[in-house]
Amino acid sequence: MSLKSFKANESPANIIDALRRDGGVIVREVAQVSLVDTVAAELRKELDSFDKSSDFIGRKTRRCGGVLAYSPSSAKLIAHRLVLDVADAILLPHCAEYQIGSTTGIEILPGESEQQLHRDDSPYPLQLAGFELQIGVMWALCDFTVENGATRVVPGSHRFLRAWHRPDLSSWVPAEMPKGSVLFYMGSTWHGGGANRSSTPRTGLINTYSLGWLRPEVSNTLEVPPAIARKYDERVRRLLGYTTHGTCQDQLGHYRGDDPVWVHRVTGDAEAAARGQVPGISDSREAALANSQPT
Ligand SMILES: O=C(O)CCC(=O)C(=O)O
Repeated sequence: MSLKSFKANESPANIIDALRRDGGVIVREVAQVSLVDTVAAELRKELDSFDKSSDFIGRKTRRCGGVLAYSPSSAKLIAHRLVLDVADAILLPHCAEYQIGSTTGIEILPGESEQQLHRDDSPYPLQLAGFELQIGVMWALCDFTVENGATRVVPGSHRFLRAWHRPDLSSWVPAEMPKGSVLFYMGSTWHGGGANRSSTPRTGLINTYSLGWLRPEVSNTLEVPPAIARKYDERVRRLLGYTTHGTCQDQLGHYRGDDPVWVHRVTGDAEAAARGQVPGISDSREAALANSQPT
């Protein structure tokens, strides 16, 4: 089994079908090279100053998290229309609003060995039949090849039972894709970084999106505090968690006791009602915050 690799003009419906079927899908050359180069340049300082290592991260891999704090251009990838289309289809049937789980620049240096295969949703100790808790989105900030450590994906592994034993993961395939392409995979799909046997780094930006009623992997409102977050548009602020999940008595993440949302809900009252929720109320602090100046 392999991963489908589509051109950028493929219909989102076909991309989503392939993701549902195979647990992962590649869409080639979605982002312009100039944007990808700008994002890579904005991540550079943080990647270069990374000084940790672990069995999971690797010994020759650099990482940087919370990228919206220092990479404004990454917002164009994080809230890319195709990404939102895919996240809407996979996550939105199961939550009122989804959120960023994490945003991470990952640079695999020459000489790095294979990362262990894993599932990103393993922090959540539950499996709910028929739906995913999160998705992963890996942007290729350079060409991803089998030599330089393209992400390894086990097609179909989102259907593996979560048995006590490790499943057979030997059928992984490398997500080879040119710079500017994007790999989508389910939170339940087994995957991991590849070994870099080339002479150049392999750089990517991996973002996860999770159901809004789960605790996100990263505390995004601390990583990207209000003074920075307010520079982004409403969609990005919502993804960062500057909003509530649900409405009225079904609300999660509220602040000071009522509806604190810093951003307007896009979910219409009709949709909320269809989900069994009742419409929310507005808050004057929302406008005050939106108009305040960064400190
Ligand atoms: O770098 C990669 O290709 C994948 C990294 C990854 O899956 C992770 O660290 O969770």
